Amino acid sequence: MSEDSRQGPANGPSRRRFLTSAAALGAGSVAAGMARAQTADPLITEIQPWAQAFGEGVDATPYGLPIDFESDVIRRNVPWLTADATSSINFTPIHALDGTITPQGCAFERHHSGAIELRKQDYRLMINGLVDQPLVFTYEDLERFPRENHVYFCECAANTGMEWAGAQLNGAQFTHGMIHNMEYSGIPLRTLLEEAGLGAAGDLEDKWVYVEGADASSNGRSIPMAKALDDVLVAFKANGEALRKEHGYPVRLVVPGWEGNMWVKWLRRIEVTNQAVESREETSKYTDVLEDGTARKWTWVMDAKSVVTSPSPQSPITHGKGPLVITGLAWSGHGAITRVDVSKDGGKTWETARLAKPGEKMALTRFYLDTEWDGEDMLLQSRAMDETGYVQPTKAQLRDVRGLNSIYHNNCIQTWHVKPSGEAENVEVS
Ligand SMILES: Nc1nc2c(c(=O)[nH]1)N[C@H]1C(S)=C(S)[C@@H](COP(=O)(O)O)O[C@H]1N2
Ligand SMILES: [Mo]
Repeated sequence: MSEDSRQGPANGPSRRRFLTSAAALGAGSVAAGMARAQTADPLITEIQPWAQAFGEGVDATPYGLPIDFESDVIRRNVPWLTADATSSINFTPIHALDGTITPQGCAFERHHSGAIELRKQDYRLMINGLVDQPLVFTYEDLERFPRENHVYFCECAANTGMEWAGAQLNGAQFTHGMIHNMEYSGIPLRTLLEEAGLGAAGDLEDKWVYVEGADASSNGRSIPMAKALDDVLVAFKANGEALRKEHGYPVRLVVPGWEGNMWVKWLRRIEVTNQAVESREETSKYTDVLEDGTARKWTWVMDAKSVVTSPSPQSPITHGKGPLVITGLAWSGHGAITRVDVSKDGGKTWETARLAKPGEKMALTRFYLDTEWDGEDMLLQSRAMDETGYVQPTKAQLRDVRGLNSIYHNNCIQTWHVKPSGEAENVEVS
């Protein structure tokens, strides 16, 4: 392939810049050395064992897992965060993933009473309350309604919650890993509510639905009718396959852009009500105590946020100075991400990053800054903007408004101190 034919319109400018800069760095550069043919390299000159024998047959792995060499790309929990593992949380290894889709196998889990095993034949979904005709659906019934596919992020309201008081957890997985992004196949909740009939509910503007799960915690939440009729999905597939047990098999609620707690797993009942239930999960939990002691509630939408996933504490720079790919994720519960800026000096100056694809509504957006590293310290930050014009705040700006009592809804700008060694650390800049 000629150099020219490799330069598609999408990667033309940055590819050219890479070639120029790699050449300019000369013989000593790691990146240039890597690209040049190494005649003494046995991996090039000798026939390797894997080319001298057969590999595994197609019958060896009926359902595949990642290759052993990737065995560190796993969910991790922080044992001291919660009293036990059943009412707990683990974190997506976002520092090691690329693109935007989170494989179910490493997508964070949050349970209030553990992940239950519920067979499709034992599954029932009840719609009751202010409906014309209360209904109970089997799994098979649900499969007969017209369905849609959508990619959405799910972020726990507590994501980044440990960072209010100061830099705390050393890794993007732990500071920002209570998030996943999947393609869901499901039925608009609107369709099922219309099947039950909303005539009995009268004026829909002040109505709610109360949704609960089949697990012991039930995780009940109230959702305003306007949202329920808008884009909420009753989903049974994620990334093409059945939901995993831990994500709510066989059916979960998908509430685009809104806090993960409302995404009820093992969904068993939807009640149309004329007021919010004010359940545990929307009063003593998932509310934010402000500086004056009063609490914010009904903080459903996840505001725009971003994080550099690499380099980061668990993904240090392992090559020398020269070409460096800085990458991360951005998202907004209010719609699409329109721009992400990256700073290398703790927010003094900013460069606009390249979005891998135009931002999609309420879905993760991957950004890249293809840059040159001078081998010096960096205070790496990213700052997201969404289609409403909202700009991700600094930690100081957020604390001014919210004080220090909060756990949930911390969407502030994150800082990684990247050292000349390439190692990175979670820090706070004032
Ligand atoms: N039934 C039920 N649904 C639930 C929960 C639960 O404990 N039980 N946890 C909620 C919380 S707090 C979050 S953040 C999301 C997490 O979804 P995940 O485990 O698929 O990541 O599920 C929500 N739905
Ligand atoms: Mo959550």
